[in-house]
Amino acid sequence: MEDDFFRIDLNGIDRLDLNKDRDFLSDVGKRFRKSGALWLKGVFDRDCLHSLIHSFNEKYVSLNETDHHEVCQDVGHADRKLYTVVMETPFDHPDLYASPKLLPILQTLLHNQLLIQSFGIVSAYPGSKRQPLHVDHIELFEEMAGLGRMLPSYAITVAIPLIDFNEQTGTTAIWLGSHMNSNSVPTSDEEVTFENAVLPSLSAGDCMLWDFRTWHCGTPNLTNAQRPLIYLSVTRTWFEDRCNYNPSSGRYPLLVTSQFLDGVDPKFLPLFAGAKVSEPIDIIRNKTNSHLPQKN
Ligand SMILES: O=C(O)CCC(=O)C(=O)O
Repeated sequence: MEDDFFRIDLNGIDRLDLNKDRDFLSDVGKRFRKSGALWLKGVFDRDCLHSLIHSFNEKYVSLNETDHHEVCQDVGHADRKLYTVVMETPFDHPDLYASPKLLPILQTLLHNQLLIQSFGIVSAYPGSKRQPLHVDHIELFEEMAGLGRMLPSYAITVAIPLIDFNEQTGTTAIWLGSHMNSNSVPTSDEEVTFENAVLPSLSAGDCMLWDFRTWHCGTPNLTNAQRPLIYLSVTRTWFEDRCNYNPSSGRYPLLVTSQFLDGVDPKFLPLFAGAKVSEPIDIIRNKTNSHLPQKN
């Protein structure tokens, strides 16, 4: 499959409309169904994304899984972390959850039944190694392997880089079409080569969508700086991601402050039906596990 098939340039378009742009959106849907991923160029305002880096560095980078397991987990070899980011200023920008270019695409791909499942940032530390090859969820029905690949999309990851990606920073390698047919995917993690993968050099302002069933992995970060990307997942309303999150252990996928919910345009509130109302991150940060009673 050619890279051009999964790359769509939205520069020069202000918004998409489910009715007026029906033909365009239907073509986008066909491409996503075939490739299991899309690289959308020119969706977000670059300056808006750059302005998030400072808050990310100040409030999240120093968190660790031991002290802040409810908002921080290792997704690599102790060198790549997934932070659940509390939706509050500056992570409350409506473009991040209801972009007039992206939302109609997600509505099309998920048949208009969608909610935000999770919101966070994955950051590859300076010098991080390749991430293990993976999909974002187990088979829905493990006893019927093969059924999963026949189903329409029920869960999509949206990766939104906060910096420009290149060969030095690394990117997310994707095996196009692998949500339906995994023949081109390396059969063991020890033998991963990128021969059959695409390595998109996303710019800040672009995003990449992939189906939860599509094989992918973050590539090494060869620079001296963090490589942060917003990791947003959008799913059918009936789906709950118990694979990556466990609310009974305190790890929720989507944390919002009550102030944030008060400010959301009522027409977008259904997107947050699965959210947990949380304290601001500053309060969470100051409560480490060392405050918990110690076992003798
Ligand atoms: O770091 C990346 O580029 C991708 C991260 C990822 O796929 C994950 O954490 O599931």
